[in-house]
Amino acid sequence: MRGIVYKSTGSWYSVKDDSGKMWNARIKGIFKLDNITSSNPIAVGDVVDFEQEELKEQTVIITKIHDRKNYINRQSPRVKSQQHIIAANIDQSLLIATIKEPRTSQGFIDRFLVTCEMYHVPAIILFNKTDLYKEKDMAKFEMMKQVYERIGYKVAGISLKHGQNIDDIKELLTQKITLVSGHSGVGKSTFINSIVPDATIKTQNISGWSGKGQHTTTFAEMYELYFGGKIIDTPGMKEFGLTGVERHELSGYFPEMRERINDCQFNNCLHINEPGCAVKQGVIDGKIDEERYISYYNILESIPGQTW
Ligand SMILES: Nc1nc2c(ncn2[C@@H]2O[C@H](COP(=O)(O)OP(=O)(O)O)[C@@H](O)[C@H]2O)c(=O)[nH]1
Ligand SMILES: [Mg+2]
Ligand SMILES: [Zn+2]
Repeated sequence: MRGIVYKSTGSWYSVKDDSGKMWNARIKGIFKLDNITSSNPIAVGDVVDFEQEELKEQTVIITKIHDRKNYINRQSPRVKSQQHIIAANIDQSLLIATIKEPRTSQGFIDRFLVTCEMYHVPAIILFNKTDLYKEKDMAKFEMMKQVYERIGYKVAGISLKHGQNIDDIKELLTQKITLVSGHSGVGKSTFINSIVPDATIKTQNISGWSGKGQHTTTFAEMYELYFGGKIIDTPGMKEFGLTGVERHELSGYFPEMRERINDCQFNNCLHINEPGCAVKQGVIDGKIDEERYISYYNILESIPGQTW
């Protein structure tokens, strides 16, 4: 039998077969995957073959993992040298951000986008809670929308509270597998509850919001959308690690830099203080957003590398 993994709790998996029946599955033995060492061999979104363990039992054994189209991982929280696969076979990645309550920093958005670029996954940014935006928040939102749309990302303002723009978003999600992420408190659970039938994911009480993440669970879970498509929730997951990025590769994950790096005088240009740098010229000319360049610089600084 064949199915898709909807949930993983470490040693047990929920697998839905082609007829829609959900099975409790586990693995036997060790799976060797690609060339990565991961702390979890099977992730949400994986397509697997399985067989019934024993006829009388309701549990099944996963016998094969189909090749992944892609996967998103992060550094394992427990073993630093290992990767933890968050989800596999996703079509797009959606970030829920907010201008206020809480404010999502541009640095956080840019790290998210770099991760999407690394995995070749299209990204959508939604700014939620537009009902709370005052004039200056609205101006900030419009500015961000312009910055990110100009470099090829889909951006929209929504209010889950008032249902503003939700129909457009549903259209973007239809028939796709979408990974949802964002800071705690931005409205992820509210969002999923509004598009998944029978979802009863707990939302946070705004008065209890402390500015810190409150969830500790880190198990991703997939849900079926009532209008077709699937969504993967990543509760408690703050950020996907930018693991495996080389300093020289980083600018290739900024689309507006990527299109200029061939014009830099040096082919190993890091776009910091090299002469004849087309990226820095782009910033001076206003073609590259300064905040984006600052994000680039900050991420570059965070990548351990040769110093000269
Ligand atoms: N004003 C306003 N509050 C919202 C909106 N969407 C969600 N919230 C509130 O924000 C808080 C956090 O939402 P939640 O879905 O738990 O966020 P999560 O931590 O990302 O899952 C809850 O109190 C929600 O009711 C919105 O569009 N406008
Ligand atoms: Mg939540
Ligand atoms: Zn350069």
